[in-house]
Amino acid sequence: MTILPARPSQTAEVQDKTMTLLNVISSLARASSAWELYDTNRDGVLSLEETEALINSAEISQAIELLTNTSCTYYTAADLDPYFRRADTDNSGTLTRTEFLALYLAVATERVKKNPLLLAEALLGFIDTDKNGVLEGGEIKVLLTILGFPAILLLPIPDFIKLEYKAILRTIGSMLEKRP
Ligand SMILES: [Ca+2]
Ligand SMILES: [Ca+2]
Repeated sequence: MTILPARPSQTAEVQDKTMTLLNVISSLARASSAWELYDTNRDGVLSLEETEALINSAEISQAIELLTNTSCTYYTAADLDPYFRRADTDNSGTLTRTEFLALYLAVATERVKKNPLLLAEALLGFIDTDKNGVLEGGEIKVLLTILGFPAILLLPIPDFIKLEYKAILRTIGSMLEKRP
């Protein structure tokens, strides 16, 4: 059975591979729809082996390429194991949909280490539905933590205040630049 990934030929003219909000949304949607196919024993969660198959699937590979603007490499179970453990927050040995999303974002983010702020900004823009550039501090921290930002950098962000997150991202960006 050969299933060719649905090449976005209809979007060829807008094949601007830069990270955009649209890319992030479309990547998350693809990841979500690919899920069912790769839960091969249909128990509603993903084992490490199923995660390996899903992460390396055409759907996700394409989404990660779109998301990170880098070409794809194969992730072995051994490559994925540390991500898997970190994402398996209830230590069940399997990943729920939400846990998989954390793994997926962590893997994708690993590939955009050079500019994780771009992804952070895209994701924060995703939940900033009225696009006023303002979010609660707690939401920002959760997202940045998922993206693997060091907690120490997030401490100065208060949970309870509405924040202009773009200014925070700029601040964190300059802190990251100063790190070796
Ligand atoms: Ca399963
Ligand atoms: Ca779990």
